[in-house]
Amino acid sequence: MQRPEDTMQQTLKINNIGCNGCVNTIKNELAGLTGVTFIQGSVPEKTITVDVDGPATLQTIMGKLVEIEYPAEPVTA
Ligand SMILES: [Cu+2]
Repeated sequence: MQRPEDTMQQTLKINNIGCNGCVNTIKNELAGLTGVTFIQGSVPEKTITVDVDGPATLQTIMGKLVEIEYPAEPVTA
């Protein structure tokens, strides 16, 4: 599938990630959001990487993560 021009990839540091269960919880929650097309998590690095269709979607993701008690900080590449 072709990625739209304005899709961006963002890595988020989430200190509350402790195991694969955490990553799966986050994946399940974010997969339900419109504009999120790719989600990958790393337990050892405590990060989630997402493809989002724009800054507004990123804000939505950050809000959702606070809601489910996995507050995130964007990691600059
Ligand atoms: Cu966990």
